[in-house]
Amino acid sequence: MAQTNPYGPNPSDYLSNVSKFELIDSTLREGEQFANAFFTLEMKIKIAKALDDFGVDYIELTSPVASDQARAEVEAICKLGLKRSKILTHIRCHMHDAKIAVETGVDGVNVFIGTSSFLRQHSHGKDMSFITKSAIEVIEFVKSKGLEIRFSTEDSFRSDIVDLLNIYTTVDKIGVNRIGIADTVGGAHPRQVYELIRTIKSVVSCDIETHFHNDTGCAIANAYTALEAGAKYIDTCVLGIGERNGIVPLGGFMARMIVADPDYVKSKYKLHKIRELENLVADIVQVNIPFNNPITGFCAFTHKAGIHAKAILANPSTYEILDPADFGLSRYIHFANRLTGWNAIKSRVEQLNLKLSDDQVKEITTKIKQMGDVRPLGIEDVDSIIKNFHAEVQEEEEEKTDATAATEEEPATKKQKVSSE
Ligand code: HCA
Ligand code: CU
Repeated sequence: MAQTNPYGPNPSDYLSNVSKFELIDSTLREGEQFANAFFTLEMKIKIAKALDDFGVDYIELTSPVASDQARAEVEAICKLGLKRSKILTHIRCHMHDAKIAVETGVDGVNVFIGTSSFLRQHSHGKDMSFITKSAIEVIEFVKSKGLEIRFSTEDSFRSDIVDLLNIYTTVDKIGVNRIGIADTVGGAHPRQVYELIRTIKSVVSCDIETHFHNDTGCAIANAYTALEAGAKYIDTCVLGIGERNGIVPLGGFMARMIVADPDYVKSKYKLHKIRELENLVADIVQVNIPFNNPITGFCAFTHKAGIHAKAILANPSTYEILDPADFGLSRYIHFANRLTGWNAIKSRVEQLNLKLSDDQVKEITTKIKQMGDVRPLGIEDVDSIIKNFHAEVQEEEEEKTDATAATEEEPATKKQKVSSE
């Protein structure tokens, strides 16, 4: 019987899009709001090309209204003629912004407006009837230009549910392509996400896009739950860069999704490009890839304890849910420490092309563990212990062979003498 995937989509989520989600990468919009980001056009082009090559479905760009240079960048990226990714720009829900956006050459426009009382009172100061009126005007205008249009409420989770249902049903009726649900402050948790999206999904027929900030570490989990509840589009950024500590990281989200549906994810995205893409963005915004980053963190595929190493050497699935080979990476057995075991050391002995018996490897392992109790070990330390031990063993063997040869020589000489007689 074929084994079912314990991490696969739950069949009771009948609206689930876990196996048909799409990515809207916002590294060149939300990511530009990251504290360290300063993107030149040349950098933006490099990032856009790399995202397209990786296979993201959409690339979202900073509003052309932000500055003259921002507008020139949107126009230049639209002219690149990317193979796969469609280009969106992200604007306020204003006719002024919409008129400029549709002239830039984008495939679609992502419109947003704050609907929580916090933002209505302290940010733009508009009430729901004004918001609804502007939304209708902007959506109809963008649609009339033949472009895709998404309407999103900023700070959705702190907005009044009645206001949300009203505005979303209104924009759905006039033919918006997607509605966006945004956890602007990163406070939402998966159960809330599931409930809100299921509720909204039950009153609209258009697709749902989501945008999750990571202030409380729930961004990836929220994105996954959103798909289970029926959302289809997930906003991501390379390394999760964005306002404050950012949003759903593209790489981490791929790790989540490949576990849920390996065939879909592998057929759609060039996973072996993740490392290059992350390095490119990390260099540009001058950060290091965190040690615990999914997939590319330096120890993401490093196994240390002897018990783990033994099992991994026998079958990597024992302690790995992700196969490093899917991302063009390799696993690593950390053998230079006191938690090591003789299987890990045996594997190192083989890598060094040396031959020792299991008993001998066990003997070396004891020495390594003893030294590991005293101080941190490097690979060099362990390799020296192994090589010295091997040299000693060889010397002993040579001595033994010499001794045997010497004892064997006598009868042979005699025999020779006999035969020569
Ligand atoms: C912001 C806006 C936004 C918009 C999200 C969206 C957010 O910078 O505050 O368009 O859906 O997080 O609400 O990024
Ligand atoms: Cu945001």
